[in-house]
Amino acid sequence: MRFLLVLFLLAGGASAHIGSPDVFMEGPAGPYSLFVTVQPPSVIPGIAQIQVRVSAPGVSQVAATPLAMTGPASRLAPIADQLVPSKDDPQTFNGAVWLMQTGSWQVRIQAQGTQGVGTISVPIPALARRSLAMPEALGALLLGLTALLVFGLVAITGAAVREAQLEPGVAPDKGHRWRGRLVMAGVLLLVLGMVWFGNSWWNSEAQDYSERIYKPLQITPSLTGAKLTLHITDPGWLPWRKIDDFIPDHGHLMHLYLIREPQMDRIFHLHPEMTGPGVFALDLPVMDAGKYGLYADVVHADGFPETLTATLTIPEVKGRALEGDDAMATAAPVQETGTTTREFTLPDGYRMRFMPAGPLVAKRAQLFRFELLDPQGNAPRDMRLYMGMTGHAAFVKTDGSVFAHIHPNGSVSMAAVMMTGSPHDMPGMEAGLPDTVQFPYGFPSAGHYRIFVQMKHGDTIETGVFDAFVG
Ligand SMILES: [Cu+2]
Repeated sequence: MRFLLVLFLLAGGASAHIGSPDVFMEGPAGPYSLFVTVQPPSVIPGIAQIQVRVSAPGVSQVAATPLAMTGPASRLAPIADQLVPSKDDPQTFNGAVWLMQTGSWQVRIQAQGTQGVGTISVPIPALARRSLAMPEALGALLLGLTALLVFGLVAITGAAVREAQLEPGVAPDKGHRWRGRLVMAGVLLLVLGMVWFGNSWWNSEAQDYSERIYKPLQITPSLTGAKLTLHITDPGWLPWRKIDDFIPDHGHLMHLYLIREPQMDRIFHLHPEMTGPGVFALDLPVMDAGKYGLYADVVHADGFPETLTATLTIPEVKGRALEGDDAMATAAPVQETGTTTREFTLPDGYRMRFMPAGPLVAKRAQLFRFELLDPQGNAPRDMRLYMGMTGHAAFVKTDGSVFAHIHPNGSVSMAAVMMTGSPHDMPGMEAGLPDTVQFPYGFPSAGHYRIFVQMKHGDTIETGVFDAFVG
């Protein structure tokens, strides 16, 4: 009677990250600067919770509209839902919108105030993430109640056939008793048949649900000499998902992080090229031996982002030198000391500083600020954009359950932001770039994290490594 084990279908967002479903985005909506947090729904169709923080007073109304990212539905906007200003903080607005289907979505935020109207669109990948089993005690209770019902029905029909037509006090004769037994056997068979039918119906529903639960594309890495090949396969999810429809996200079809486990003391950020449908390849640079966790970020043609993961044991590689957008860092093994490191010294004498705005806490949208200083302690004058942005960060939980690749505009993929037509953080001018970068993000859970931050000055890509303890 497995049908009693009720499955709750849960859904979530942001597959472009591992274990970090909430979506964070900071950016301009016309004249206003907004920090948007979206908690994707627990079921599809389901309700996404939205919080919008406006950086300055003057905004009186904020509304949110969910829209498909591509296709005909992307042009049919439903009526916007008004967000409600928070009682504690009039610059914070809260609300919710419905996401009706699995796939690539955007939530359009419209802010209205003293300087007119501005909009910004937040890409949201809507997907079912997992199913939960019913608690065992509840299952046992329902199983017991079902048995009681079956027994009761059989006993009642038996008694009715045996005794209903007799005067009170008259004992049933042999014929009545036999007819009662026959009917009880028949009813028992009938009821067991119904239970069996219910069980198969339930299992087929559960099967349907489980097929809609998100399964990321899989990668199988293989190494020949210094050449790394990644084969992508589809474990089956949505029939229309492809393994070769990727679009460039900040200049590359794939962003591959390799992090040595479990010390997290080596990190590489590399960019394999697609050499065939679903096949990526890359010549590895000089690498120390070890077991590496692979995190490959890709974005599909409809703006749907995915992070594909694998692990690979790599012998010492006497490969090429780093070039182009390649970057790596060497750090001390991760320390789970319950403290947060504030400064990281880079190989060329530069230093990177971590300047959190407050205590690090789980499930709160925060701005994570980092600063780069030259060996004399001054702001470098030759700051550059690294792959179109002032910085890139990876937030990785030391137990491997969280990996989030974050940019100054948030956790959203740049390729998806560009599809929404929203203004995006890609200034054409590099002169006078700041030596600081800030990332909007929220830790999904408490624990120890390592944060890898990349900024560029001159031709040097610097990778700072910080340990963060989240309470
Ligand atoms: Cu990046």
